Amino acid sequence: MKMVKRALAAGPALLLGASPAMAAWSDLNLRVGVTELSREIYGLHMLILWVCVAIAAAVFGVMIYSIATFRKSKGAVPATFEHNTKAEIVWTVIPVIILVAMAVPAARTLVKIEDTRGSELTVKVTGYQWKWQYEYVDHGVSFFSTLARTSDEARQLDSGIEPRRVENYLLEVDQPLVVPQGRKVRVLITANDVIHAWWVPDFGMKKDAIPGYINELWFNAEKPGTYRGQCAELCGRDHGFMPVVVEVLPQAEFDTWLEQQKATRQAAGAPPVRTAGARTVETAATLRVANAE
Ligand SMILES: [Cu+2]
Repeated sequence: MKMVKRALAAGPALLLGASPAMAAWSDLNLRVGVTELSREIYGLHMLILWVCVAIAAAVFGVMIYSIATFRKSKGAVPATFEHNTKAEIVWTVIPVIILVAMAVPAARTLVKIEDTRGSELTVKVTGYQWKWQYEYVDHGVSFFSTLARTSDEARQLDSGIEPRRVENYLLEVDQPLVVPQGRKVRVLITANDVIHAWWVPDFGMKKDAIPGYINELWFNAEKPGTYRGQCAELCGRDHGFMPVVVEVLPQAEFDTWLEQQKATRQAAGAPPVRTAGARTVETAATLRVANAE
């Protein structure tokens, strides 16, 4: 038991102590991300990893000790009993306790992930072969997001362009999804042809985009910035060429951006705002109130 405790204490110390190792570790490990959910998922992942490490250390410790200590050359004589009720109860009860202890925090996070109530912005995401469409359902703004020109040119056969020289190769789009910082954004996900999956690792979120079916997820990005992801469901020839880029802006900048989008649409003679009415006005007012705070 002492050994297990020592191993548990040494693990995180090793990881925190060495900084080059730390960089390598963060490249390998799950991302912490920039949302409450992504942090919770990371926490669960680490907790369960250390539970597994502790179990492995205990089980292999006992096994190696037994093999070494009770070997034939040392004169060990095998026992002849067949059952030991006490041992069977112990090795049933202990795993049950461990599993229940892990299920409690995991279930709590799962429930939180599914709870899209109280969202402040709804975006409908539609997957196409091979691009994404983003619709701000309460604001009548919608656009397609396709692979950036620079990446698209570099990926052509015999393009002569070195992909490593292209910034954010295959992870850049012409028009990213723009969302406000610190707001609960609800994302409705569907597809128009085959199954895709919308995935942004920094938000800890990935959901399938299925034709004729609407999936839901939410995130609340705490830090402004650009977050990149990819289609995560093999969807055909250009599956690798439909990245997801989300730009998180402070509320005021987001409002300006949204107004610009509406103005551009109107100038281009786009059809009138689809969901105009009480709801749009109310959402705009809510955003203004939230902005004033
Ligand atoms: Cu796809």
